[in-house]
Amino acid sequence: MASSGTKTSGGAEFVVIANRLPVDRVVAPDGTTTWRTSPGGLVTALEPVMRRKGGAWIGWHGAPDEKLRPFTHDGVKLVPVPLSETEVVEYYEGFSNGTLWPLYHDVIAPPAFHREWWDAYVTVNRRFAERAAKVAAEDAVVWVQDYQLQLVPRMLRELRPDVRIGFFLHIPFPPTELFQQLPWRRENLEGLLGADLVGFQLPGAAQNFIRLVRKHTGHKTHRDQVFLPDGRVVRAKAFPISIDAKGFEELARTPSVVARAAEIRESLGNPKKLVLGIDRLDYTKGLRQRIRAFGELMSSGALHLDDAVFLQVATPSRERVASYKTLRDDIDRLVGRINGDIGRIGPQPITYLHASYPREEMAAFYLAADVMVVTPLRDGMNLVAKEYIACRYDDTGTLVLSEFAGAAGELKQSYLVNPYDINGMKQAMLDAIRASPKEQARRMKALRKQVMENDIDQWANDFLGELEPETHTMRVRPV
Ligand code: GDG
Repeated sequence: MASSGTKTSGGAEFVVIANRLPVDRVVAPDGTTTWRTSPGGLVTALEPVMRRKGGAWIGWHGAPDEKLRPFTHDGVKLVPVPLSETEVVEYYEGFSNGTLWPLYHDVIAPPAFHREWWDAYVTVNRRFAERAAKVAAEDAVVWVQDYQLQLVPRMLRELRPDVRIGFFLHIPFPPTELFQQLPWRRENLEGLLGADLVGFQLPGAAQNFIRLVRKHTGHKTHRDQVFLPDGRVVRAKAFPISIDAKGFEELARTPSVVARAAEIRESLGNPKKLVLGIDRLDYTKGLRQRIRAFGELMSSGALHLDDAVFLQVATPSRERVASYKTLRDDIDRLVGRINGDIGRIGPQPITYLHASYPREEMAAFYLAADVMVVTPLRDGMNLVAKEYIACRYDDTGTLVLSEFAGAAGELKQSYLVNPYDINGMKQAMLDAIRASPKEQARRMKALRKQVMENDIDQWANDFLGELEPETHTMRVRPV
């Protein structure tokens, strides 16, 4: 039963809280604005339950210094949370992407600790929690998403003890030695412990969390459970996220996408093998190492330009953060040097695109590629690897995958590599390029079974079923 007066009656029974709303603003030439649902598995998976339960999605709408009223889009109530320009700099670019992101990704880049960034993080988290406390119906289920909002569960619990709170972390949860660097480590852990269920991509992350809770909060733990002084029991478990696998396969079977895939190959000189990388331009994704490995294969003569070409798509990301600017310059230079050294007139060894594309074009890239290279230095899961597999309905194609991507736990028939080992990566790329059709099919069949049977609906059902075991009324779609 609710004990606070902050909530409104007739509120939403199911509430998602994420840093961003699942929509992008589209401005027509005459200046009128509309909203378009941003593509993404999470939105697709949660839309049916949102509609059925009268759900609401709370998030920032993407423009600083702008206040918007709640509105309904495609049958889902959207509740915009305003952020000032300073908050975008301190909470989003600062604490979220300059402190937590590198800290949680093995400190590949050094995390920066600034007290004013932390203060902004607390302020913004409180704003999200207060908005949720107003929007949620009595006994509602609230699902908080990701590292930008780790304090929300506890803040919301204090305002609304009646609601059931789930939290899911999309990125890795670091080993104890690294997490301990965070000056606000206890507050961070206590923030998460406001939830009833804390979900991670991998079992190891859940174990890291439990270990840290034991060490820094003094709460008792047993296996995946934390026992709080108020009698609540919090569980920490792994829920490996997935994709709308059927949706991707359908897209890849569309005649226009099939035709576009052939066109892409044609534009690249119809290579014997097309090797593909698609990532957000992020230092965690291992682009440098991967491009170096491919460049060395070419310059050493192990691969010839007639054997294979490499297409790297790097989607612009966090462009105002300094380490991302440096990364972009580094990759520009590296690609330029390799192409300059070993290219010739015509298609280049490496075609590098710094742009984002519609979903159809993504599917065409996946369909066009013989070898997909996904070699992050650290990655919570990596959906690109799963999307590639979902598109390969004829069981062709090979996947080179980093051991340090969460997806490696499930995609065991890929060519697994340590992305820091350039020679190992070169060998795996060669093996993947040279795999016989029989070997490709053997591996791809197994990979497809895994991805098609464990899709995003299954993931959402698992999480919500675990959060609400008594009722199971939150089922997304029958599985
Ligand atoms: C975080 C975690 C975890 C990329 N470029 C374009 C485009 N994309 C889409 C891909 C894929 C998604 O973005 C990227 O997802 P990833 O999983 O690869 O990586 P992160 O963005 O780092 O995501 C990650 C994920 O959260 C989910 O929990 O797996 O570990 O870091 O879906 O297709 N989509 C379109 N155009 C592009 O240019 N339309």
